[in-house]
Amino acid sequence: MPQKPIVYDAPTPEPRAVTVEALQAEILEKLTYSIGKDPIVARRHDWLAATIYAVRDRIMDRWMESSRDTWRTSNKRVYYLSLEFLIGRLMRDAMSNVGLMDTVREALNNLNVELDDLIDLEPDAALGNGGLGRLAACFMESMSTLQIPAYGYGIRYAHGLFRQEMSEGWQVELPEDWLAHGNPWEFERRESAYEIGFGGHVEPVTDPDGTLRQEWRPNDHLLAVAYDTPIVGWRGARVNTLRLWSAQPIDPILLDKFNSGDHIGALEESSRAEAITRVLYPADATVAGQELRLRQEFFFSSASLQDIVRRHLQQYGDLGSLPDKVAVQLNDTHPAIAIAEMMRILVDLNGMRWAEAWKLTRGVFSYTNHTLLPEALESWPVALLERLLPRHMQIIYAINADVLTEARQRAKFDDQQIANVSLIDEHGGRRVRMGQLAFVGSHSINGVSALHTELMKQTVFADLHKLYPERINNKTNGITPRRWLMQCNPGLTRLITERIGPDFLDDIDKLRGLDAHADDPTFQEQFARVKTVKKARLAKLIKDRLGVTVSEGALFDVQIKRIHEYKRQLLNIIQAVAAYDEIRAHPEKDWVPRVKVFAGKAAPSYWNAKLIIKLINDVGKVINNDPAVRGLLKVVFLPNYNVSVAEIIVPAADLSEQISTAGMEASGTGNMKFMANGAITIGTMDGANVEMHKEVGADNIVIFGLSTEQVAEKRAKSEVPRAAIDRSPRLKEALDSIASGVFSPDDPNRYRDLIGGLYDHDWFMVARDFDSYSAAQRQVDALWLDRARWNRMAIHNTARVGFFSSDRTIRQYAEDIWGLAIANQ
Ligand code: 26W
Repeated sequence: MPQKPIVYDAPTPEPRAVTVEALQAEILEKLTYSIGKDPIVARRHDWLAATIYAVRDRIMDRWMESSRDTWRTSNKRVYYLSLEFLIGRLMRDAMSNVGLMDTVREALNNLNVELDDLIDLEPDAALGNGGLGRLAACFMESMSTLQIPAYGYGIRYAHGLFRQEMSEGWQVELPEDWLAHGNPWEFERRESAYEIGFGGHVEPVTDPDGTLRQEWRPNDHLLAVAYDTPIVGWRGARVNTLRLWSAQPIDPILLDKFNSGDHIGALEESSRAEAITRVLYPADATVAGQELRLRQEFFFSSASLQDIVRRHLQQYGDLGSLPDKVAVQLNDTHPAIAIAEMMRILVDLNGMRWAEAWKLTRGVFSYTNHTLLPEALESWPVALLERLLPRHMQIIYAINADVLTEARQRAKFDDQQIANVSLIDEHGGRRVRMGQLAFVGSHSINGVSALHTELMKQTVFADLHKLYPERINNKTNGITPRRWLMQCNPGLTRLITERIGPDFLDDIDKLRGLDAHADDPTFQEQFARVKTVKKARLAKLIKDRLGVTVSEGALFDVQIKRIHEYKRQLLNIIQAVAAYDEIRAHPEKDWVPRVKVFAGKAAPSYWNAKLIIKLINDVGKVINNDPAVRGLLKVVFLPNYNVSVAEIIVPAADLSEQISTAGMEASGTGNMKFMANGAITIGTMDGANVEMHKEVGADNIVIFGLSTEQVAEKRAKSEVPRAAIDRSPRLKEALDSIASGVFSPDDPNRYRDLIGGLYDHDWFMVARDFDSYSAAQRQVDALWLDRARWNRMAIHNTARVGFFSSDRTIRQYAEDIWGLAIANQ
């Protein structure tokens, strides 16, 4: 029985008028009454907040209507649990999705304020590292667009991903401060606060009816307080909630201590609690292994589950219907502890039988894997889990016992197979493998591209796949075309609309209509002109930030993403050095002028990644200033890469570098953003590039390099890369010049070990893919010289990007994993 009557049809205020005059009046009203500023003295930040408040009001009704609708219809709710949401800015997205852009622009104009200035002033919500966090943000937008009742659950970090500055070409990390001016988008919900426990012990208790229960008695408590942000779908179809948790002490000031004169000690609990949500861990592929990280994971998992169960009970009154009404998607293993927490809630707190609870749990949860890199697979020492979450550790052991018994009895697994599927890793000290926990507690485990999903079946989860062969499935990633085409490239959006009409705005597959215009010289010309305007914008940014002049007539060759050895920025920069040598050796040749643009952050403790950034800067300094190059090649590294910078760079790219070692990039999503904006991809057969090759056709993409199988073979044979280097004088020359200090005269040995690694093991196949990559780059030059051909390829890329819309991805999650029917729109 519902605990209290739910009112679905309470009166709502009249929807507000959307005229320029109305908005203008409202912005002024917000400035005066909400911000408390006279327009005469208001600063830009005040105008920004006032504008956001006015826009926010326009989505409130839809927000409330959306949630009432879910209560009324009893539809299944989707909960997306993610430690990261890399949202970026929200104002333009919200305005554009509810169709308010032009009206707000005009209203502000009348007030002598430039909308674009305000847009640029909004801080990025950088609550994520890279691909996984940005995917969560695209998914949130698509779920609203597809009118799925969905909630995102995560952490409201006080400080998002660090700000990157350059000091003489080295990365320096500075704290990020997105909340410095407050956050007009969020609503604090003090009434939605939950207690979170840590530590303590487990006590067996016998209930009056004689049943034995385990009761966890934590000795450390804090509060998770909810902050809600509205996420608007396309055309305001639906507004869902992103609920981020902030940690607060239960007793902000320890009065005993305060009264006894220990004023600092009195605040101890407060700062200890708040530490949990203070900062995002900045590593995107190596596990931190620190206690605070585990605390973050449990903190947000527990708060989210308590919220989910409370809401469910309020509406349905029983827990048996959980899998019919609730789907919880785990974004990687970071929230995997939620599986044990759900079991605790059902068994310990609600007296459910173990087997029944396990069935419900598995019905509710599903898990997405985002990486196969061994160093990124989470595992926690048993001793740590036992100390921090003693009851959860017991539950994990109990789950493991069930799984191993099943493996032994039903599947007749041998000892090695048992060890592979066990939740406990016995190598070295005992550790709990979160991937295994997430797998056994979920009814669906998905990879993020076709290749990645196959590799999951063959590698990390090979034996679990044998045990539960129906669980692994593929959901190739996608991106939201609203942010990554319409908003970041209004010029291209306008051009496409003029050509094929506006239908593609609501059905991205309609972009296919552009195929028919790819050979039309006028359209090619227009398409190229839009690109040039974007390139001029990027050239200005490069000039402003770096003082380097680049020509928008050059080929803009772009690699922007986290810096990682497997992503092979090193291959790219070595090839630039080789090109530099060639240009000087053969000044008579018909060189294609190129600008190589790099951007990306390195994990603060990842030495080689930081060294690669320094190398890019060192190489750029030499090449950009060498008169013998005659401006034919420029190399720039744009600092502090984030979503907003990406929105400027992506539409300006001619060439998209997606050159990871085959088998190592789970999917990639940057590749899709470039494709949407008419860049040509140079890439390996890795991640979603494989599907891109299929969608766009071999003629419209440049593929090179070893295949996943070839990479595996070479690694298995421990083949030394020396032969590849000996075979390639160009490569050798480039490596020698870097290793001998040509680009680092102040410290000639700086790159000796980095380059030495390529001779030694070359795990990432930089040397062995070099010739193939160089040849591919020459092919790119040839294509560029045939401008009609290039433009045609670019148009085909935009035309065929439909498959990579996150709307398609979310539809597949909804139908195959969450058991939702999506209305045809
Ligand atoms: C625990 C430390 C840690 C943090 C983040 C390990 C691993 C991660 C992520 C799984 C890294 C990540 O962002 N992976 C990327 O996910 C994207 C979305 O699916 C894919 O497109 C990228 O290929 C994948 O690298």
